[in-house]
Amino acid sequence: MIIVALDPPFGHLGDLNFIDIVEKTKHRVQGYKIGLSLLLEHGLKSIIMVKEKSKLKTIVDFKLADIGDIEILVAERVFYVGADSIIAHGFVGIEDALEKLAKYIHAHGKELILVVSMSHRGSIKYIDKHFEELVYDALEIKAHGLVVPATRPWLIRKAREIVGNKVKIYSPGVGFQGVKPGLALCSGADYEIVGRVITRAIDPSQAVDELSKAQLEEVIKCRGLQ
Ligand code: BMP
Repeated sequence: MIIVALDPPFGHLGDLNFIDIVEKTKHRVQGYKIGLSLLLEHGLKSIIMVKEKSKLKTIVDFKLADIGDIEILVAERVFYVGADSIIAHGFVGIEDALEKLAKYIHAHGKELILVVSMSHRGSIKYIDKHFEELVYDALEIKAHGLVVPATRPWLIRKAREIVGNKVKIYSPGVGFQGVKPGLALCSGADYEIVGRVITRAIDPSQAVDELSKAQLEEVIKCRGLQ
């Protein structure tokens, strides 16, 4: 279960190479995540192109952290061009912020994914101190998903314990940031977000194959299927 993070620069391909990467990986992954760097390089058309070429879940990740009214302005624009989901920070809180964004997103049949911890070490100092409260906030506003890092599997297990099957868990940190493919899935994540191991590979399609195989092997091992 892979979401590809399309962050430039890419591997050896040409200018519009993120589309080549989509073409080469779309049959084996569950969706794509588009961040600010891709949008600044190729504009809103990058969202349109990824959605049109892949027909898969297209997640826009600007890690919104603003008052609700302004977050909605961003959501409006990216949903208009075909995005399915948007990622926002949980730490801005519910009142006047996430409650407004969530209401807008639900009214438009789209998905809100909340960041409740991050994969880098700095997350421990502030964000992780409020991890459980952020997960409960996500439940309160009926978020579709959470970003919980693969680098801290115990947080994935905790989040899963709290949300049950109501909320999807997306885990970055696999590959380039050091976590073995499949470990986050074994801890309860639904998807592993993977960027550079795929986007900087000479052959992105082979990179995805290898990742899927490694995920499967790990999951078979941890679920005791062999
Ligand atoms: P990579 O596999 O190349 O390390 O990319 C990870 C992706 O996940 C990047 O797009 C990054 O913005 C994102 N991400 C992360 O690495 N850690 C987090 O805590 C949250 C993220 O969205």
